[in-house]
Amino acid sequence: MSLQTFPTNFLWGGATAANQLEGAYLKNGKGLSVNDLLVGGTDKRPREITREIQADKYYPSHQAIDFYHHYKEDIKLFAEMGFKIYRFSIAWTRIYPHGFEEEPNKKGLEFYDGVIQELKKYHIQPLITISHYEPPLAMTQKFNGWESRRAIEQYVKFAKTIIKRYHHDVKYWITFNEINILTRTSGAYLGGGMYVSNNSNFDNPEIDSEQMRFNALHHQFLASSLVTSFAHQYDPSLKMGCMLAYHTIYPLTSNPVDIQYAQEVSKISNFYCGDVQVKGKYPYFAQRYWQKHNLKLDIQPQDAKILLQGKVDYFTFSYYQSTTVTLDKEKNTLQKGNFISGVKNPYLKTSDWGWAIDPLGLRIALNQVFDRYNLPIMVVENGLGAKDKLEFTRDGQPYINDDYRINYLKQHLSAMYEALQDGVDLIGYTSWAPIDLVSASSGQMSKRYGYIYVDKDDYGHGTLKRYKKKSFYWYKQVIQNNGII
Ligand code: BGP
Repeated sequence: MSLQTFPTNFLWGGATAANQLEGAYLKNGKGLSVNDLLVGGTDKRPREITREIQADKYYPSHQAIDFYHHYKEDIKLFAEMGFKIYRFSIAWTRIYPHGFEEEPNKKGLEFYDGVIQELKKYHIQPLITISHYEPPLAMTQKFNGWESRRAIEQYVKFAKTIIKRYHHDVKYWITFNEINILTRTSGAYLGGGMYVSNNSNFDNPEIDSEQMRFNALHHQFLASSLVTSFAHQYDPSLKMGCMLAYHTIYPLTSNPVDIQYAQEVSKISNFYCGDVQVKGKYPYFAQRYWQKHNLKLDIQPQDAKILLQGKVDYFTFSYYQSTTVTLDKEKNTLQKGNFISGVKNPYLKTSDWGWAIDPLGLRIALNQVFDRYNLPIMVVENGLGAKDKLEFTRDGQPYINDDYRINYLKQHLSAMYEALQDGVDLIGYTSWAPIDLVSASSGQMSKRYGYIYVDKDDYGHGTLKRYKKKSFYWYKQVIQNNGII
């Protein structure tokens, strides 16, 4: 194959989230986030939510990979790969430990000053996710997180603090990670910081409250819009983006009922949020969905104007897999996925964690999004969660041969290249995650995504030493060539 070259100035990089890599969960005044109460699980045993920290349980976020104390070393490695951009999130509870404080925690801000300083040193552009699955626990205890309109004020205060402090160095912002997780049963706790009845399992559709989720989503839309319009006024050079977990949705059969069903799933899962954040109003199909599902949203008279004033400048999404659906109960064999389940697609292989591998689905997704919104796009998460093996040569040199990851990424980059040829305005790619970290869905370390291996297991043991994988050198080459061979 010849070189598939990407546009000049294409933003190559990687993406992480504070709760999955920083650790230091109480350091320098940090408060507890809902994520700090999530026990480690496996692909078969869902993570447990505890109401307080229990001494006999293992909470992966507490130490994670201790980026807090390793960030200089890690950023140096990102620089060695040639990163142009690094997407990371700011832990809300480092800045406002309970959410309600009037003044931010200086020490928390100083940590991110250090991170940004370090990135600048290597000319890596920061991309900040304001909220990535870690609302303050105190807000959950006081008013059940995003179920309450009161969350908006707290979020806006937090976002303004960091925008004012970092706008000179940070051009690209994302208001919420995978905001559409609230359209899915697993979203209530992680995305909304909400307890649904006495749930202790964060992904249990049986104890779901759709009413709660969609209302919380409305509050997040308002919060996102308020912050977006603030940022535009404060510094017109800032680019504010939305971020969704995008799943290309396929019908399993050509039966029109399946086609229509796939379209319905896609509307809510993929377009409901994007339409509000890009177009500034709810889509035409929202009303009927609310009625059918008996949802009564807390929409107040001023809300329409707020949504209209805070439209985003660019569109971002995570893409790991496609999802296939059918109404045919007989063919309904469940297939797991990134917070959404479907049925097995006979044409696709799956990852070790059962997620369908579908590079062409990414090209389709990019075309669907661009066709609908006509905005610049960044793919801000994509990667393969797999089990890696750290081995040593006879003379004691460490190596990790992750050809399967290279293969996965190569195919997805190739799909992006094709989308660019199709005419899609794709401006950047931050793969998930450049360094091994805690899995959001399972809490495992063994579900590894990185170009950099971190010596730590699922139970908290390990030296935390970093090793370069084979994919490290491969990605470095990709960035150097500005494309793939
Ligand atoms: C996305 C999240 C990330 C990340 C990724 C991989 O949904 O935004 O936080 O974790 O998925 O998922 P997992 O860690 O569950 O394998």
